Amino acid sequence: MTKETVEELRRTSIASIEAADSLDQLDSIRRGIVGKKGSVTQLLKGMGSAAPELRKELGSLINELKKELEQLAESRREQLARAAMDERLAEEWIDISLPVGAKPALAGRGGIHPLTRVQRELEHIFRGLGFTVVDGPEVETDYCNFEALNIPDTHPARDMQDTFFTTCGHLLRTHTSSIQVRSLQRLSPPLRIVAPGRCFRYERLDASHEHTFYQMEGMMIDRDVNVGHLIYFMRTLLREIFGSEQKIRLRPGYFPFVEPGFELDIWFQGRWLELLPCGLVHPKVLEFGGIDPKEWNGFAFGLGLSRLVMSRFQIDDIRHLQSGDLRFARQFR
Ligand code: FA5
Repeated sequence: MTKETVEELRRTSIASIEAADSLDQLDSIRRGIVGKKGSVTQLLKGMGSAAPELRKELGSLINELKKELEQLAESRREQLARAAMDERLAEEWIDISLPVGAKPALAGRGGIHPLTRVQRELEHIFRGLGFTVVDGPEVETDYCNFEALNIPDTHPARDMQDTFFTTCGHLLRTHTSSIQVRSLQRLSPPLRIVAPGRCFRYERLDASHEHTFYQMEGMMIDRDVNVGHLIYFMRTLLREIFGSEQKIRLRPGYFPFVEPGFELDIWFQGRWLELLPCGLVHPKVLEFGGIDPKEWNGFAFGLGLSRLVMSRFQIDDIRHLQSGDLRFARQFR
């Protein structure tokens, strides 16, 4: 070993430290030079092969070299770390002008939407009265939405419920009565079902008419069901929901799928609000469902769920319900 050996190692080590272009790479280069098995450490260990008169001088040369290379590696590490930080800052930035502790708009406890709340309450009430909660598709067939409800293609009642049609002839259901048809097809009497769901109509919009709104269908099929049963269930439902007897009126109403048919209105903000059409299921509808109308009969109703929510919470415009306006929704937390 000579001074040249030490000088040669100095040159190659400096070159490789300066060439390192990442922190990881620098770390492994540093270990390869001054680590336990690094080249400088090996040189120190190999001092025995040097001429005895040179040993002292070479020893201090190698120690100095070790210090020098460690310092060089450290300053290269700082350089690389700064460059990495600059790169990160260019990619990610934070708006330090935002006030400390500002909460995002949606922070805080959530709540159940009033529509969902009333729907759940109704489901609970009807389960207690022996009804099953069922569901049906929002995209319906013409058959379930109209035909099997005794509303054939040419029937003027179709004009009252215009809706959105798909290109393959299906439609967005105009009422939950389509679930009556599906339930009659699937279940056998005696049966009691309620079916809450979203409905769609091509509608002139105002404070009580939406294009997308909720109804809840109800149907009971048994032997010897009469209008008295119907009125009993309707009254019970309203009393449970409002917590007291409500001012209502029953007047004749026409729907091709009930006979006789009624409109049940509720007194709301100084006027009658059409809320709960109902009637005894038309024998033709039972026949469409494969049920013998001589043996079975029943009642059905189509509660305007969105409107019930309006009167329950004194909401003056139905359009608030699906506006997505948090100032409205927060009032019901
Ligand atoms: C029907 O939809 C019948 N299927 C109801 C029915 C079922 C009758 C079973 C007999 C037996 P109607 O179109 O009236 O009927 O709607 C029923 C209720 O839904 C209305 O009383 C009203 O409360 C609500 N409703 C109807 N259209 C809208 C609308 N555009 N926006 C909000 N609520 C509506």
